[in-house]
Amino acid sequence: KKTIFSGIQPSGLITLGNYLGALKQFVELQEEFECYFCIVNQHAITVPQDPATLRQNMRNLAALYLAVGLDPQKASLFIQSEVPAHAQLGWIMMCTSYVGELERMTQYKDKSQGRGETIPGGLLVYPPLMAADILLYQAHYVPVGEDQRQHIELTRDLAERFNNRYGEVFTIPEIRTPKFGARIMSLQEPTKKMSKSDPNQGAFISMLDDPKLVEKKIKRAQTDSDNQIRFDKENKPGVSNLMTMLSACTGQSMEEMEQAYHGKGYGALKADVAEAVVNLLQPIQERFNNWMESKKLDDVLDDGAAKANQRANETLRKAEQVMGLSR
Ligand code: AQP
Repeated sequence: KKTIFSGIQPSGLITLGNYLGALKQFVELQEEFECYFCIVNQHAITVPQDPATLRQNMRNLAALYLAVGLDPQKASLFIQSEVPAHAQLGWIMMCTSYVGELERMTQYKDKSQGRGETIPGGLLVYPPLMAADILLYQAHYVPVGEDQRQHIELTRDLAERFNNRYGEVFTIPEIRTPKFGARIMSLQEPTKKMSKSDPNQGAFISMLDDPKLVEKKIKRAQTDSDNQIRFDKENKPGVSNLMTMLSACTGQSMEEMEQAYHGKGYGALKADVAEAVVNLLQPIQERFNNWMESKKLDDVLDDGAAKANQRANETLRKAEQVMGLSR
């Protein structure tokens, strides 16, 4: 069986973007692959987090993994900091990387903007830690949204650099992005991606938003003034984003939608998007609430950490051995 690894940061409430870009694919992939899905809390602390909120977000994310349909019998679900090999191989990957290539990462540039002298060091070394996450499991594929493409490219470079230097230790992973929904945009600034840490609550839909709030946010989503429903990311980013969301929820193609909404206004499109999103979220939220009340949530995470530790330590030992770190 080929292996899959992916992770999500507990840096806020998971958004519809996280779901359509990443989580939704996880559920399909667990049937065919050996899967490791991680709650990457060490990535979350690359920017300051309130401890109580972080703990709550980790629990929410674990329950959401299960609520969207991940099956702990088929996939290992675990918390990054409970598998120390991530930080250990992370350090090795930091030593394999160059400051120049890390400074070129767009996520680093975006997140360090305006921080002057106080850019957290963790923001710069986020990608080598992410490389370690993936390489520890010898993952063949990494299902992520489009925003992570550059980090996956770097992961491949670091793995190749290491293998060339010390011998074939790591599998070179490939990115896997969905056809629709790989990049869901902000509802308020549709040229920017939807982000869970966006200070503007109206810019994203959280997986836990209630139906009224979903309707309100979609109604207020930015569009344009020509009132034509046409997929054109460049000139009509807001409308195209709504169409992408609808297509990711219902499977309709852009052509089908352009025909169906011919002569109709944005109000009709928005109402249908809201309905599709509410229908998607309702059963997930019900299962989420059940998991949050269940004592089994901790058992799932304990079990996941045990399986992940086993696999990760094998790879870490190999890497340390070829580098001369072990006795
Ligand atoms: N807008 C998006 N559209 C599609 N996919 C997305 N992803 C994130 N935003 C979108 C995908 O979700 C997975 C988890 O992301 P992450 O938690 O590791 O961090 P991120 O990419 O930085 O996501 P956020 O929501 O923007 O978090 P913050 O605000 O904390 O930085 C990844 O597979 C990502 O591609």
